[in-house]
Amino acid sequence: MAPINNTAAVAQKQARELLSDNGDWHAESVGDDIDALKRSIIQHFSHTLGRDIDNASPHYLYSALALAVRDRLMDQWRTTRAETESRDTRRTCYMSLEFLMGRSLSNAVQNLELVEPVRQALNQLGMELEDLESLEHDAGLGNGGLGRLAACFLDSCASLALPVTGYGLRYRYGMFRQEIENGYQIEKPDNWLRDGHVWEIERPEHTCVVRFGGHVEPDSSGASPDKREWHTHDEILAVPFDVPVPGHGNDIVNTLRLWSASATDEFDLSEFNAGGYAEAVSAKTDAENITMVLYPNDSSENGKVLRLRQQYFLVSASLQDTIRIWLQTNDNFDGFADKHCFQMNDTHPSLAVAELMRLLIDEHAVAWDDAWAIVARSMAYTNHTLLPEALECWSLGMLESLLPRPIEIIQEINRRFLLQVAKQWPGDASKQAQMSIVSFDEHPVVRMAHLAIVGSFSVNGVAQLHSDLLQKGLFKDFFTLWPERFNNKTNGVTQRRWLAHCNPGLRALVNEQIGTEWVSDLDQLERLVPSADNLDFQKRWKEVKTRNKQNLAELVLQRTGVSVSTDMLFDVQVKRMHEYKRQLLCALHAAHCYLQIVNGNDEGAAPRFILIAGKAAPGYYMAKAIVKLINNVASVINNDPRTKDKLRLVFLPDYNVSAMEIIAPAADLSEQISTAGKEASGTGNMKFMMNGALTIGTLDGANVEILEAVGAENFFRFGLTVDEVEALRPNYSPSAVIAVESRVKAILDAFAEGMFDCGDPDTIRTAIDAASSGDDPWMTIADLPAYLDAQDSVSEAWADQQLWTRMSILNSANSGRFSTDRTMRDYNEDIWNLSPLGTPPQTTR
Ligand code: 26W
Repeated sequence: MAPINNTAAVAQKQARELLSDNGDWHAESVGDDIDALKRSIIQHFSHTLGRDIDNASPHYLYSALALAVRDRLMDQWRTTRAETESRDTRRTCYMSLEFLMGRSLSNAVQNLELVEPVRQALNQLGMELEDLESLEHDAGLGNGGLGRLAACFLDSCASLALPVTGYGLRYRYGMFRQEIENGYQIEKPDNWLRDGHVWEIERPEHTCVVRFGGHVEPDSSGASPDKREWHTHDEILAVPFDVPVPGHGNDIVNTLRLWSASATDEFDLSEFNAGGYAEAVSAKTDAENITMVLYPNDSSENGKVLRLRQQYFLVSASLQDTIRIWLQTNDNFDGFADKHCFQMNDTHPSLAVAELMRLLIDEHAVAWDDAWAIVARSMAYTNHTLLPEALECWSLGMLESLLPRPIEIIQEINRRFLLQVAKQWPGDASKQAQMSIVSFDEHPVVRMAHLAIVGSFSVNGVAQLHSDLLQKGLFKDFFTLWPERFNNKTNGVTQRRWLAHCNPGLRALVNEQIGTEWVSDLDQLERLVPSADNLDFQKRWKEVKTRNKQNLAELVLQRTGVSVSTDMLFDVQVKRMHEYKRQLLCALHAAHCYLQIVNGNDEGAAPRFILIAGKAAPGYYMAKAIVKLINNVASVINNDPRTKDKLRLVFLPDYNVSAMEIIAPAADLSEQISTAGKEASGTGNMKFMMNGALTIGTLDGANVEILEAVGAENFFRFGLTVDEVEALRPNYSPSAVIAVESRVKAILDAFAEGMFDCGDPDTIRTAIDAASSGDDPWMTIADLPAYLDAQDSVSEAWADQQLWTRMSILNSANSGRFSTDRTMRDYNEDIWNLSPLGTPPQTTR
């Protein structure tokens, strides 16, 4: 062995010298100058990818560029990883079933501050950066708000040099592609890995084993009284794929580690011998199914066993990984809780509470009380929704058969927890029933939110209003028991993607006016306030907006065949399709505008282009009916010559991150019109504000804070408040509204008369009847008159373009608070307590 070891040592020494960033070799291979970049691109194209320069397909040119850029992340990635994994660093593991990353190339080029040299290198090779960027397939490993938030968090953590690792799943199929046929949504698979994915590095050396099924027996080793033996049925490999997360201009590259499921290599020999070779091999697909597809539901939990397997697979692999790294430099778990925080993105990864207990007790012989002390000091839970149908409850029976050992642990956690409840509320058995992790029903379920709260030292909502509602409502009893655990962390978005990258025109204008500091300190935008009244600045601001509207108009024309003028007010509602978000309200207003035009009553109405986009969960009938309704109204409006230059309505198919990068910079008006109390925060609202759109909105989620930041005079507020919604609900009567509101009656009559049926009266009737019922939980008709009034105020404001532009500038200028840099600082100060990488460690909590 000795000679090999010697050789290895010599090789290591040489490699280290070559990799050190002073050497010629280094400058030659990963230099930032134009020539080095050109060489790298050509080298990857011809050698790594083995392509022929003479008939270059654009896709491989994109890959060659991406590989060249990736090379320039590698050294920093290695250094960041070493420091993050060192025994002195306290780190956070951000666990999420969704990371909606979108494209990576543009983000990496920007954060490495290589935009200019890369652009020039490509120009010299006869290519345009934007053309190649647009060839990248979105990484759509998320549904909507929660998944995109996780991606913005990662960008800000890296930019703030916080040691945070994202842990998620590498789904083979991400969020489905949406096509519209005859007005109906059709789902098509999103095979995002088909052309390869250059942003991931497979690390089979860190593969872990995740177990399912089987039964539990007492421990025979005597290592610890709490230890049990789980004789499992299935063993599945979790193979990590690492994706780099570059910080902005700070030489930090954090990691997003995505697990892919794979069968163990061992075949079932008995099957094999019985002639079942093919059956034994096909068991492989069963295992690989776990990470095959992202569940496309973003608000209702449907209790499918595959989804539960995904959740356990993620947390088990991620916790094993964390423990493996810890044991590289430690030989026991003293101090583990001081060095780790596990942030659970909603309850989806909440089995982590039980799994960390299991790993510590069963695999590492830690006693129950010591293990619980670690778990309860390191887990933190973020809630993202108040909707009861979205609160995860798994059937106890399903958990018992799939995860017999974790469920034993959950039962024991619950037994101990209920003793605490009994002590706090002596003699009140109903409290125990309400708060119990395992429900007292005939068919018991495990309430994942209760497990998450009991196991965490921190529980937060995602906007002030939402956090208040959690404390006053959904989690009231838990708040009474443990008020110190509860806190608010208002969401944000990263300005690197959602302003600097997606709106180059505005970036240049803002840079000229106030410099570039806002890219890493968004509060700097406030320095635009004095320019809001400057006529020359207003003119240039408006020119930028018009160019952005032109870009969006091209996308709309290409996807829908509808052309729109940039002189129109671009009125935009984009987000997942859901009744509580009330896309229906927006469609009813479009119908109202149409009727006004047809009846010659449209004086004073702004010429409008109303754009709606968003995916409906495939099983959500009503959301799909609303898509159809919008498309019907659109086709009536767009095909009537009387609406020319006055009104257009479009449902843009296949809304995703990359589409939003074109939409947000072009919007004049941002529709944030959910029923008060239902939208936890919203983050699209922040992207629009940052890009200078005005908001028409209810007092819901983060709209409340947006209004506060920009001032009521620069915001079109309407509708019932949370308290008013709840007060009205018992006596709610849409017909009483219709009786006194002729505008509402006219709209509903037009629908009833079949004006928008387009051959499918049933679907339209379903949607309209639901809204016309006193039981409509979303109270659409209750808010409709106020909404129509607010839209009239919008038209009035639009008529004074100078005033509008001023308000637009002020919206952008006051959006500093909605940077995820602020959000991450808040998490870090109150929950994580991490020292930024490259600074001496602070004393731990
Ligand atoms: C189990 C099915 C399921 C899947 C996803 C239930 C619930 C979800 C998410 C919690 C839904 C979601 O994305 N929530 C959104 O989170 C955003 C980020 O915090 C908020 O801005 C949105 O208001 C909230 O709807």
